[in-house]
Amino acid sequence: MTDREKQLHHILERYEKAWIGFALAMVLLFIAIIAFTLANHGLRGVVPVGELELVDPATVRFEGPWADPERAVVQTGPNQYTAHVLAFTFGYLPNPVVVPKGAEIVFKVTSPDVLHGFHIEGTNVNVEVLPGHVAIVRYTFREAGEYRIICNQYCGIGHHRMFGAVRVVEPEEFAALTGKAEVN
Ligand SMILES: [Cu+2]
Repeated sequence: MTDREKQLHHILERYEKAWIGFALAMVLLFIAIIAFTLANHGLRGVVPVGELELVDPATVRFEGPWADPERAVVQTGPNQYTAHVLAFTFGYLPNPVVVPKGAEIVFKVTSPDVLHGFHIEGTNVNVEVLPGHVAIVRYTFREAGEYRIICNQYCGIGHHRMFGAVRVVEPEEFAALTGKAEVN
């Protein structure tokens, strides 16, 4: 190696060290931002609940909270509702899932057949649905309207047309709707 080559090699190594330092600093910044998001929104949000909740995919359509799509959305607190959603080949039940605006919605999603995705378009709700397991995520809709549910996990020949809907209505409309359901 000539002196010139040695000198160039040294410069290269210095730049490389600077790049590694910069890349590490960026990664640490990302981790800090992720931690911030988790602390502020994640633990009671769209991060799937960690506890294992098992269900029998063979009977989930016939017994338990997923059996009757008419009664899939139940009030579980002063401003909290649990929506039991079934993701199956190739659709979602109930369809639409009707929930009130401004309330915390705990989605409990499961599958009677194969793996599906549960992605609510326009939101951060994006969870895998495994048969035998209950995927639990929380979301509060701030705007009324129709949200599309997209299956984003390949599940068979009908995957590309597997959609559902969440209809977010004003609390008064929701009360009127559920009131009517009670009478029927
Ligand atoms: Cu699919």
